[in-house]
Amino acid sequence: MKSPIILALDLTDHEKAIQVAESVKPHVWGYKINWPAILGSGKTIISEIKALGKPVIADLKLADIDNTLNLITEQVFAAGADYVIGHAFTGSEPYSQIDPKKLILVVEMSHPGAIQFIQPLTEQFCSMAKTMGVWGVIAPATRPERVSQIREWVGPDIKILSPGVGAQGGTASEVLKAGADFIIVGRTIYNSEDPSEAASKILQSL
Ligand code: OMP
Repeated sequence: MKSPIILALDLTDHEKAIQVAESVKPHVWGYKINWPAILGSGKTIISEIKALGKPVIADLKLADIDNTLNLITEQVFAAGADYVIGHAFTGSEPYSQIDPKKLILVVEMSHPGAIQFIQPLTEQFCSMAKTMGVWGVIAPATRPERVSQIREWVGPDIKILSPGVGAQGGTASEVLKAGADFIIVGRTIYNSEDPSEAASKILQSL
C-alpha cells in the first residue's frame, strides 16, 4: 500500500529535523516544510529533505500579489520543492503565473476558528480550485464530514490533503474514508520517542 502520510516537519532544530525525516522515510509518502523549519535551518532545508528522494511540499501559506508570489515560488521551486501551499482567499488572479499542478490551495483550515471566516467561503474556494486545475487542496481532518463535502465540491481529480490528525484530534482512518488522499501529521510523529514507530502505527491503524 502506498503510504498516505505526509510528515509535517515543524522542527526548528536542524539536526533533529534531518534525523526525524530520515527515520520516518520508509513510512511516509512525502514531507511538508513550514516556516518553523525554514526559519530554523534556512531554505536549504528544502534541498536537504528533497535529497531523501520523496515529494516535498513548501507550506508557506502564500497570500500576496502576483509579483511577490512569483518571487517567492521561484525560490522554493529552485530549492527543490515540488508543491507550494497558498491561501485561496486572495482569488485566483495572483496565482496566474504559477503552474497549477504545483499548487495546493487552503479551502478550509483545521483549527476551531476556521468556522468564523473561512468555512462560509469553502464552497467558492473549491469551485475556484477546480477551475484553476490545482494539484491539491487542504481540508480539515478535525471535521471529516467537511472533507466528504469538499470531495463533492472539488470532484475526483484534485488531491485532498488533510491536516489535524492526532494532536488536533482528527483520526487518520476516518478522514481517509471521508475522501482525503493524504493525511498531514506533525507532532504525533516528530514528538514521539520513536518517530518511525509512531508513523508505522498510524499506517497499521488504516
Ligand atoms: P500537527 O498538528 O502537529 O499534526 O501539525 C499539522 C500541520 O499541518 C502543521 O504544519 C500545520 O501548520 C499544518 N496545517 C494545519 O494544521 N491546519 C491547516 O488548516 C492547514 C495546515 C497546512 O496547510 O498544512
